[in-house]
Amino acid sequence: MQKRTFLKFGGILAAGAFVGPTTACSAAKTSTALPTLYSKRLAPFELPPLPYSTDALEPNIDKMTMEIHHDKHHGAYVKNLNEAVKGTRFMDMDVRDIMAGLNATDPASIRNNGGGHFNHTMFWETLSPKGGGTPTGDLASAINAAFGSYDTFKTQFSTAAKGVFGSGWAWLSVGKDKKLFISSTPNQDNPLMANLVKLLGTPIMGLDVWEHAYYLKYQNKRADYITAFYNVVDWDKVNQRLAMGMK
Ligand code: MN3
Repeated sequence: MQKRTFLKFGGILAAGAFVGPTTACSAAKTSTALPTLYSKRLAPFELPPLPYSTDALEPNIDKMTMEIHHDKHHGAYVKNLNEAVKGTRFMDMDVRDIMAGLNATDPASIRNNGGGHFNHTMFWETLSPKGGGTPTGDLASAINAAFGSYDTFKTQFSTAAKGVFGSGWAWLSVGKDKKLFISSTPNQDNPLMANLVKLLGTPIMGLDVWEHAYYLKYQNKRADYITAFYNVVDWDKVNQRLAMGMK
């Protein structure tokens, strides 16, 4: 059942790719219509441009961190993923299906760089200089239903983010029961990795707690970075993902 949910979700996004604006040179492969959870459906993958300037999230996330994090870290995941999928069964799969299809015996380079590409693409789109405030609409209702209140959700999400030992991510996802849940994963794993993670779901928000995401500004104070994150979350974008994840 879980796998079917993912395929359905992937299909919705894929359909969007063909009705959105296209470029002359790569019409069938470019996805721009929906909140893109990836920049391109099939390899070769591309580094999606940031949807705002690198200093737009100041003072919450600093310019230099954004430059290095996006251009160098995410850039390397994309480059390495393109190398890693060559000649494998993942060559003709979009990154979402790669996540769902990965097994523990598959090359770690696909798991790490594929996760890195998916997770960061989602992360950049979750952030916005116009972000902050509190969730509204269906997202507010879903958070209240799952956690009791926004404040309780925020506390639990922050605790999950603080509790990641070493490098990893905190997630808000839609579970197979269509209820929201919070989880964390090590490294570049995410809740789409059906054969690799315990808590499986469709992520609608992720918070990167690798040191490269905050160390230049916050050093060892991860908790301060987590606090600042809420000032730049684009809840409308999370709401849009919720709508897709609930289908
Ligand atoms: Mn990162």
